[in-house]
Amino acid sequence: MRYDLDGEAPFKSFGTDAIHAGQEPEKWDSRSVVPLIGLSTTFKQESPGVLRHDKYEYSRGGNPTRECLEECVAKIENGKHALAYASGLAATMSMVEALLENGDHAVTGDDLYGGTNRYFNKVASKHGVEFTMVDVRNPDNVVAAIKPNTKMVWFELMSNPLLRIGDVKTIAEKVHAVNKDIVVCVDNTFLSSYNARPLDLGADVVMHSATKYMNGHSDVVMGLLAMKSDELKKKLMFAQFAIGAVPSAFDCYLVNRGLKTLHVRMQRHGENGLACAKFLESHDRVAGVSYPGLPSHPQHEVFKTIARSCSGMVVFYIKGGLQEAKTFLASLKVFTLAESLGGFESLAEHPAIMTHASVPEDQRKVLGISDTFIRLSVGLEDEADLLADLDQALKAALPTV
Ligand code: P1T
Repeated sequence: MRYDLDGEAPFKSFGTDAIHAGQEPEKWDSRSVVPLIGLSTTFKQESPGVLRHDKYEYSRGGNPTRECLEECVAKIENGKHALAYASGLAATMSMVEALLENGDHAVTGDDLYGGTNRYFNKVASKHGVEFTMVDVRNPDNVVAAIKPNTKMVWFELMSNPLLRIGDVKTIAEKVHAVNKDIVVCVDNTFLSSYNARPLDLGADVVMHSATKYMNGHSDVVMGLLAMKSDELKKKLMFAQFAIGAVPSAFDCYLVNRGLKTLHVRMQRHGENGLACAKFLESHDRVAGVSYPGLPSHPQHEVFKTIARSCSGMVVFYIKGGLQEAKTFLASLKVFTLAESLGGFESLAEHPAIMTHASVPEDQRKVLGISDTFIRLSVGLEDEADLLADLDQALKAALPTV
């Protein structure tokens, strides 16, 4: 399914860019078509402090393999710069370190990955940064929470785990109208660069846990930030170097390789995700389904204006209680019971016990992350096998309805 985003001009040549941007064989003496893995931690200088081509001094600050990846990400985000980190949370921490000081304030979405919630409210808050969490489905909630010392707005375009939509365009416009210096950062992990481009919608920074769709093969933990502003890049690059939470050259090589098939993978993730969501919606053992690509999603119309298609993330409530949810998860054969998402393989998990256990119980209750709430990351397997697996596991959990 592809939504019509003004003729899709913003995503023109996505596949070509993902394959070629930053990968010029002329970069290497060997004319290698595939970027080389530069393992050297240090680089010979022409004379003290003088670097050839003015780059590469020590690998924490920059590395040729990382540079290939960062250039490619900048291009597919339609940004100017991108920076890679040792994990999604390392990228998040670097944003906070670069932009916020003791006494500053940030407004965040109230539905966030459990680890992000924990980092903001249990770690960064210890250093004197204040966070206000709001329901970003209504952009006015974000504006109402802004204070004179607000420096950053952070939300997930498609939230983890509830799949709520943050209307980047409206939020960025309204926030910047109040104070153009507030940095609007959008975590686009659940959709990937292929499905939505927050920078084109007015966000200042887009963040990814590249551990998920961007790499797509469940074998690298990495974070990415992309931006258009030179000034922001300078601040973030300083923090990247000063903190040192950088990825290895080998991991950069792998994520760069993953990006080469991102457009192809995301199309199949979207088709399979939609098929599973529709199947669950019509299933008599299911109490409710949420998938922004379905017209039944309360924000489907706004979603279509900011994303060109949906991913493989589907959530639903199983009928019964905790035991039925556990039996369902234990009965799956094609889906694997595990945390994480966005890889080629289908995963299923129980957010209340697993990925979002660190969210305080009362907050989980308000949000609806209950005992019967299940999250699927629908992979690239054959649709019929995925639907049959869901069907048999639902019937194993609830033999009668
Ligand atoms: O795991 P890491 O690469 O550090 O990324 C953290 C992160 C940030 N943002 C979002 C939206 C995420 O989903 C994550 C990580 N999420 C999982 C591990 C998960 O299973 O939801």
